Amino acid sequence: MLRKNLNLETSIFALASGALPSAVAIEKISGSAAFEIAAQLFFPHQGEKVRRERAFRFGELRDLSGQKIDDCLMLSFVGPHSHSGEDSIEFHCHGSESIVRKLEDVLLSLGAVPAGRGEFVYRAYLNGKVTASEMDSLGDVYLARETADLEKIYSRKDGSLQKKVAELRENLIRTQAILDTAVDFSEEYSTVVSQAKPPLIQTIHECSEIIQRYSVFRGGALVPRLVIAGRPNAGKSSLFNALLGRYRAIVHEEAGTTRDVIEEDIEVVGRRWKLVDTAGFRQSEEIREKEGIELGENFLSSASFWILVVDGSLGLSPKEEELIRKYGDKPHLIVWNKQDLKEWHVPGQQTAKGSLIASLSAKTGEGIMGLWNLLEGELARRDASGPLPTSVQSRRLEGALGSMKHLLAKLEANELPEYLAELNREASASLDSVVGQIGVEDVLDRVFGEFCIGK
Ligand SMILES: Nc1nc2c(ncn2[C@@H]2O[C@H](COP(=O)(O)OP(=O)(O)OP(=O)(O)O)[C@@H](O)[C@H]2O)c(=O)[nH]1
Ligand SMILES: [Mg+2]
Repeated sequence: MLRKNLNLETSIFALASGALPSAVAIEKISGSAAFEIAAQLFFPHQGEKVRRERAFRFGELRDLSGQKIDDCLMLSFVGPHSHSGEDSIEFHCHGSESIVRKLEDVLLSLGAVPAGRGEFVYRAYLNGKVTASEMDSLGDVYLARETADLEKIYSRKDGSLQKKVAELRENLIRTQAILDTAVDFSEEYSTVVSQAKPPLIQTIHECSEIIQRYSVFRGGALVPRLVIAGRPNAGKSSLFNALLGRYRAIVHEEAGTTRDVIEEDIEVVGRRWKLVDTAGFRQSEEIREKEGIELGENFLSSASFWILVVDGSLGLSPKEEELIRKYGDKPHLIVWNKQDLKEWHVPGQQTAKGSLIASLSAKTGEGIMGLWNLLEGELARRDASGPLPTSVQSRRLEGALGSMKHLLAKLEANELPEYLAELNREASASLDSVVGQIGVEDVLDRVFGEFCIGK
């Protein structure tokens, strides 16, 4: 909805809960006529009438002919003590499509109008309930799919982005000093100017990284793969099930049980990973089996982290040594499985240097916690660290990046130092703006374009 179409005199309504059918549907009404409207369709069971008061009441929803729509709970808020700052009502009814449609028909005929995206929040902003910057952050809260991202959003107030931007500003202060000096020493200016390049390139690089972090967050990064590989019968599927916490992949004493690739989501230190079980590596003549094995190897090449499962009662085979040689550069660890067996022997020197090893029994569960701890440590190190800017800050960073790239191009073209010094000042100013005040104009497109209807 466009801002110019907003009429703040009207009372608005929207379904604030998720897709129907659902256990409960929450219909929100906000505006000066909210109580008047509610009084015509909600009848508390205690026989009282709806009054303009902060309350919650159980009662019956009826259409204008007096026909029952549903039994429901009504929550009422008196402005300014409500989310939007206006008089507001919430009907919590059964999440049925027919109930919600009927209720909304009645609301329409009583003069309320359907809310647009973000309209409740915008009214809250106008009533001083939220700031523009809080609306910007709220948009990210809705986008967050991973716990780790949520933590980054909530820790934005800790000033880490401000600190990072201040560091980048320091770099530009250095380049400014270099360029200003070049202005004074016009004969050797090209040598002086070349000294400005490294700090500028460094700043460009770091600035791009922060922008990239936000775009990955918004776009939803590809979920990294944690691939379990090894020989047939080593216990890969048993480990897969143990890490997943449920019996998902078939486990059997017969080698060659897993023929296809099985993937499931797991969460490790707040990040989603795809846990992948593969067919055991072996020579095979059978076409279907061969395809399964090849597929497993393809997954291994695309893995962000992999686990080699070794049957600890048999030790490393040439095929496993080959896997370590081939994929050992990729982050991995070796699970020395079947610790419960008599024949099990401690992993020896034959395992590749530098590989982390976890001894365990996927069958009894012994050692699984130790593996979790190892994995958490290893995978957390791989999480993109650093502050997450808001959408507005990210847009401003893009502006600053543009100015810095322009400066670099002019620097490489040996433009006059006076001109370069001026461009550097502009780049500094645009970097300064990144952590500046966020105004409502900065976030309106986002609120009206991205927020859910009902928010
Ligand atoms: N004693 C013991 N047996 C295990 C252990 N882990 C797995 N097994 C057994 O080893 C056999 C093979 O286990 P799976 O998990 O199916 O092995 P896999 O590596 O997935 O085998 P494929 O899918 O055939 O490649 C089953 O009989 C399991 O019960 C363990 O820690 N101890
Ligand atoms: Mg298997």
